[in-house]
Amino acid sequence: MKKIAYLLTGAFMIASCAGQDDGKPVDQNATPETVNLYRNLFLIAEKGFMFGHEDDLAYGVGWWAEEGRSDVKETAGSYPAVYGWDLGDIGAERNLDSVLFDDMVRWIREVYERGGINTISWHLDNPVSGGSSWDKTPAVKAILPGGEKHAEYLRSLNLVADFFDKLRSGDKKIPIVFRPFHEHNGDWFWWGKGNCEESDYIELWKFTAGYLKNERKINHLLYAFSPDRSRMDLSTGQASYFWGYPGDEYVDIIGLDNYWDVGSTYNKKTVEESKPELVQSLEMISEIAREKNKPAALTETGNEALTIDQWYTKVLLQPVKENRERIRIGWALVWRNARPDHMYAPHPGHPSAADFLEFRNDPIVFFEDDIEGIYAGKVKIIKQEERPASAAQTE
Ligand code: BMA
Repeated sequence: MKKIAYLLTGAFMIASCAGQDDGKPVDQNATPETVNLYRNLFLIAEKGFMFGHEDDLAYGVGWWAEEGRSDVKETAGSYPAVYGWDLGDIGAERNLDSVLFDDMVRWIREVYERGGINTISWHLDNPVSGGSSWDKTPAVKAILPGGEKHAEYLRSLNLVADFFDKLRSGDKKIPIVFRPFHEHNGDWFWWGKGNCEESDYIELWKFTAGYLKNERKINHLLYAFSPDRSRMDLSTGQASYFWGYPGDEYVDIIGLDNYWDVGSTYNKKTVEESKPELVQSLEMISEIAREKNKPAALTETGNEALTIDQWYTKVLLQPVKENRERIRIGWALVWRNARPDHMYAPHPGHPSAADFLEFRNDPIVFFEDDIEGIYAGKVKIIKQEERPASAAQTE
């Protein structure tokens, strides 16, 4: 009897731990596809990481809004697994980078139906000054409940909710990784450190997530928190990550934007000198993610204009491979291919195209055609699947 009691207690403890911390999204009402995506992100990170690209389908170097095109696909043979989009200028016909919102809705649906993942950031204009996201006029306090610009913020947030609501495929809502108010530990956006109080930033995050989930019943989002590496002092350890962290019950993904360690021209160190810090930053988010039982991701990275030789294999991939026991990231997303001096993914004919192909062929790097069923029970990583010998023989 005693033994049974012990066993039962043990089983209960495991069950209650799992119940408390079972890898579910923070939104208790998340749709089944969103829950599946979330769970599969953990599995993916165990095996390697997915490659992502901002605005991949919208335009590339030398083309604009041509159906089916993608610089990534035309260079590597597959679309990326992850696609970044941005809702800056929501309510207008086009976003801040001139992408038609109607096109974006269609492309997001295409991505979902092919089994890719969509992540959305929001370069919201300054609600106080009417300037851009980069206008530092203090505004966070003013848009919180009770603030003089709250009604205006609600108008924008409702437009965002309307947009999310449109993202459907048949009767399914399309899961989205939402990454609002990103790089907030930097001072370049009005929601950044130095331009607002930390407590106000946190309240803005909580209000935004709460409004979307509870008032607007938007239950197909995973929330990604993404500070910027350039404003983290790694010598202070995990503390450097958490400025503005709204709490475990408001964040699904432990993100990081890191251009700093991978060739930023603002960084005086070379990429070789920065490698230990890139590794340290990725190990840190992996460790935080493990402790919190949430997936980590390199939510933005890249080398502007791809001037560094073999950037994909040597600067991004190699440090991850060499430290695989400690690095677990679901994906790495590079920024947009706007023009030759502001592009991050190769296109055919670019000097780094061959290196990109090598990156794409690595067993731990997943493009869209390497993964199957990310919104279903258990994702299949086709690239790493071993064919049973008997199956190989009968073919
Ligand atoms: C920045 C640049 C800008 C762009 C913004 C939002 O990094 O690419 O040109 O408007 O992101 O996409």
